[in-house]
Amino acid sequence: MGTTLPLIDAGTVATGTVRGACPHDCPDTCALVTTVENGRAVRIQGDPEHPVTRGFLCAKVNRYLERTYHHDRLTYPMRRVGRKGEGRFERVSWDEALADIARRLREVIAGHGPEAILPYSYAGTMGYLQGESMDRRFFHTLGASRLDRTICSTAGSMGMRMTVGLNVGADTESVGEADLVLLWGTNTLTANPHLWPFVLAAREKGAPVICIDPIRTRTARQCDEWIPIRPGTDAALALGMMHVLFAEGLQDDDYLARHTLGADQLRQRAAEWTVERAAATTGIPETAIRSLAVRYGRARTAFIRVNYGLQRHAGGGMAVRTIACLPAITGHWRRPGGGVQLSTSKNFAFNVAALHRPDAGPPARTINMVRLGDALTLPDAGVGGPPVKALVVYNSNPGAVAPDLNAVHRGLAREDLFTVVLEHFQTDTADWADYVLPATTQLEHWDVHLAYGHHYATLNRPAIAPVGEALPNTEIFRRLAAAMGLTQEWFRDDDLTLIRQALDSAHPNMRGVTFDALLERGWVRLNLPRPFAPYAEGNFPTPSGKCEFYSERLAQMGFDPLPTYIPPYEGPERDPALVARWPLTLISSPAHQFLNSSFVNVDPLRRAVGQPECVIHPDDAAPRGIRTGQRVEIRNDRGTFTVVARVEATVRRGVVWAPSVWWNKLSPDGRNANQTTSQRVTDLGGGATFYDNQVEVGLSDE
Ligand SMILES: Nc1nc2c(c(=O)[nH]1)N[C@H]1C(S)=C(S)[C@@H](COP(=O)(O)OP(=O)(O)OC[C@H]3O[C@@H](n4cnc5c(=O)[nH]c(N)nc54)[C@H](O)[C@@H]3O)O[C@H]1N2
Ligand SMILES: Nc1nc2c(c(=O)[nH]1)N[C@H]1C(S)=C(S)[C@@H](COP(=O)(O)OP(=O)(O)OC[C@H]3O[C@@H](n4cnc5c(=O)[nH]c(N)nc54)[C@H](O)[C@@H]3O)O[C@H]1N2
Ligand code: SF4
Ligand SMILES: [Mo]
Repeated sequence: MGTTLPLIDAGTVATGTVRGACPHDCPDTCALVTTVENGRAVRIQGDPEHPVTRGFLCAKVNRYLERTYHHDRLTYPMRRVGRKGEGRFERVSWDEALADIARRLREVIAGHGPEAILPYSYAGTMGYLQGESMDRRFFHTLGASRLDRTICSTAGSMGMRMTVGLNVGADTESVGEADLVLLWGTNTLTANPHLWPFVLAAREKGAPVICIDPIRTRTARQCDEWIPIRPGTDAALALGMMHVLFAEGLQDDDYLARHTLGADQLRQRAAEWTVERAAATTGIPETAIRSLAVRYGRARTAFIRVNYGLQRHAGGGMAVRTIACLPAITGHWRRPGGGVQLSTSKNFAFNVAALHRPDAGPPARTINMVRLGDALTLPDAGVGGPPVKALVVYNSNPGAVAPDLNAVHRGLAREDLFTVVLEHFQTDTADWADYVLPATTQLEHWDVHLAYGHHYATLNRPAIAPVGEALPNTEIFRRLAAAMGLTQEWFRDDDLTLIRQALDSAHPNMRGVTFDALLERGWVRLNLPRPFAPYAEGNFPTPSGKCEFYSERLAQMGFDPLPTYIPPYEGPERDPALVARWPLTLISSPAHQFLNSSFVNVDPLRRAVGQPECVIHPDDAAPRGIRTGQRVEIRNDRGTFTVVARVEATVRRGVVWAPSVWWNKLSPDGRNANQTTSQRVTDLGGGATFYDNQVEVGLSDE
């Protein structure tokens, strides 16, 4: 294994084991070991030596070989022959496809300028090479519109940044030391399963584990307590907790004095948030809020796991910011395992600028990916400048995952929009393409990865030759650049050179994270102390060097400089008329066996999920005459989709859960939950508000 293998490109090992990294958008970034026999991958496992992977993979990636060798894998380039969206294509050669795509893109530039080209990508792979290297160089060189990649995490990231300075929090590997665990707006067993053993270690030593979620998820079922909060009101709960902490004298005065900014103002703000007020806002009984706050205040090392589900509401950024203030009030940051964790990603410092080359071309306008529907349907793309005339999609499936799908589909259906999709499969998005180009999977290409749930950098080596004529994204963009006559030297770097450039970082955390070390072991821990307690001695990377309860930066951006509650867009505080018409809140968080829209087409996983369904509380089902097993229609002003009802008190009253993200074309009615979600963005970071979504549910006549 490791150093004995030659460094030639994909498909190197006829027989043996190959180390890799799970490419998916998941905090765990598992270290993979793939067994290859005669050039074919026959087994995939989690690396037993990796301290976080611990030898196991999730339900989805255990099926990664089935996904890679799937009978529906795209294996050659295709050109549309039918009408837009009809899904009829013919096989073409790579040379023909690239020459024609280059010609069409040049026409768009000549007619409308380079900003009429919009790249659209997200974290289908989180690898630096296949996710953000040659592609960025290509679009930057052209001067294409830039994409603000907001669909998932920007609200919470900004909330952390404005409070503790960077999106850096408690270390996963110390969670076993915690004496209280709050799983706050996160479905750990589904979305972040490799955190669970650390939670169990804490529990074995006596730490209660509490889940704060409107849904009694499979995670909540395993916890000691489930607190079913009204969606979008977490900041109010945190403020109510602060009220109790200060009133009961449970704060850490020394930590407050030495390491925080604005403690007096925060205390005044918390005074306004009586437990009665917090209870009325959150729908959580006063006794439960008081009890939670007192236990939190008496704990010495409470660990709060917030994840991105929490922040998909109007006030998502402020909610994360408000929660992130708690451990600085109680001084829990002092001890390893204490504090808040949203992400660990900002401890990594790969040389992103070297990969992206943001200076490669002229400056260009930026389009928020959450507003793809508007970008494709408004004459100035919704932001000023030319209409979008060409769309290049890779590492994402916006035809299924983007909000307000009716608008997105109207845009994709435009005859004058030239669409290219780089994919593994004929997805809902690929159906609208003019060209579909086959891309390699993680078993077929090189890459290098950070993690957002631990502190190990991971290398991915190709284990098998590309399936069919598939090419890595890097190579597709290299060839496309050549077809467009772009000859800049940055298009000449091969994938191994790109890895070396990514690792060329002077940041102290990256010391020891070298290509040789990665080749040897597969993964390398960042150069961080062990145990790692980032703010034990303060040293917050904020402008003041303190945890900023008071944020001058937020004040300058026009926000309340103190933690505050921002109600949902679609809630009684801001829009009572809307709530009267659409009284139920739809949460369309992922099904256990799907990863956003990935794996929906892997038969055993789709069978395990069953059919598109929704869980509705008996008290909401009864007046609507809904019983388990009946087909219901979920609708609002933006759209409708139909599912089968499951009546259960495992959701809060007023909340409906539709496990997602189904492919439209694999759903019985050809539609999914994003028919109903909106393009509105969060307070901070311009993030998506998927769960800030009011609907009605009624028996379907279909
Ligand atoms: N199996 C699987 N794993 C995944 C993914 C997947 O699709 N499938 N997706 C990956 C990605 S891209 C991401 S971003 C992460 C997301 O990881 P999580 O953030 O854990 O995922 P979600 O399921 O979106 O949301 C978590 C929980 O938040 C709850 N929630 C919704 N609104 C609120 C609220 O207002 N307050 C509170 N307290 N809770 C609320 C939901 O009911 C849900 O149970 O997971 C990653 N891991
Ligand atoms: N209603 C609702 N909508 C949601 C969510 C939700 O919870 N509810 N979750 C949201 C969240 S958190 C996120 S992060 C987004 C995620 O949305 P997306 O970024 O679209 O993620 P996926 O649905 O996993 O689709 C990724 C696609 O990339 C392709 N892909 C993977 N690797 C490669 C590669 O190397 N090359 C190429 N060319 N393609 C590749 C896969 O085949 C797959 O079709 O969805 C969001 N949408
Ligand atoms: S748990 Fe996450 S990182 Fe690990 S194999 Fe599954 S999707 Fe990949
Ligand atoms: Mo995400």
